[in-house]
Amino acid sequence: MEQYLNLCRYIKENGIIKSDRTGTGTKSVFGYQMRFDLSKGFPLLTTKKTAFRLVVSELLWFIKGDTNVKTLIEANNHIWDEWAFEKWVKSESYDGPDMTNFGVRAANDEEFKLVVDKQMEIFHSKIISDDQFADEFGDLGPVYGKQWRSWPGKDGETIDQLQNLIEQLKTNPDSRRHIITAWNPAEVDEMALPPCHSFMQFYVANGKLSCQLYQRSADVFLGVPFNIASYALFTHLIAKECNLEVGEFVHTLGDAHIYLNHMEQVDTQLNRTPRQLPTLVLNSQKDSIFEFEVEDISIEGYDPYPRIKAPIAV
Ligand code: DHF
Ligand code: TMP
Repeated sequence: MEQYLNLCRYIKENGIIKSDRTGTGTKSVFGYQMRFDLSKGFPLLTTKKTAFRLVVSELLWFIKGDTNVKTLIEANNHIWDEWAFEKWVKSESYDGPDMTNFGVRAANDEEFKLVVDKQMEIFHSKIISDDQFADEFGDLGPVYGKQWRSWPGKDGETIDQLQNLIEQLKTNPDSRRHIITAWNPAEVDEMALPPCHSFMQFYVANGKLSCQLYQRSADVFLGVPFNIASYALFTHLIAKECNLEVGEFVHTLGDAHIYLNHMEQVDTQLNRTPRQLPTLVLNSQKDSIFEFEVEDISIEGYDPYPRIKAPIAV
């Protein structure tokens, strides 16, 4: 994973300080590419403990076409909470303490963070116990799962991009049209967050499946380690279903940034020497990507340095 550390070093050395939507501030570069040979180990960061369990439940949530955080919260995965929570606290139904700009305020004010945590707890319990509340405030809008599995087409038809991709990989591997896009301009405004990992292409050569992702916006400390692991896993699952070996994951970044309040955490990582990559273990009884559950996917030989905490920009 020297590649990831090189990206961090590159941004530190060449990045431009830039303001951003969240009001946090970033150091950023535009356009960067990394390549991971998936046959040489599974690319899960070893320079900080990265929660693979969360990568798995998020990816299966996309694959199932789900867009409601209720499923993630039930799986004890909280990586999308803030973007559903934001919808609730901005709505008429919310009558708790003022949550304007809760993300930036919580990152800078310990006391206020406790107030947010309390409201977040209330949000969780409502999502779990009240179906109507979950339908209304748990849904992130037409995000990844919806676009991957039921992109709205002509005359009310929907397009299952993932099913089509698999079919084409099996019957027409040489095609140069193995694409899934989550960037739907007609629906971007309805999404809690417009897709960051927005466009992917697959490629078959010498019996190996490769994947390239275009990520328009990349939070290098928090998001990118998840994104690398998620697309590596996705490539493995599709390869298994299509009877192919795994090739490369090519990760192309648009605005690649380190948030200014993640700089120390990045330095901690840069002082660590990467360890051997773990190995992915998939349940050999299952072939179809649509049948996989969390317990069918695990990682072996993962020996990371300890976790490094950082606030997320909302
Ligand atoms: N917004 C921003 N500003 N950056 C992101 O990376 C991001 N990612 C999203 C949604 N919005 C985002 C979805 N993916 C975490 C990782 C990935 C992710 C969202 C959150 C995260 O907080 N990871 C922490 C804690 C994980 C845990 O709960 O244990 C980490 O240390 O990796
Ligand atoms: P933006 O919509 O203003 O670009 O903000 C999105 C932020 O979330 C940005 O910092 C990139 C980050 N992000 C990732 O890095 N990976 C992800 O998978 C997601 C969903 C977001």
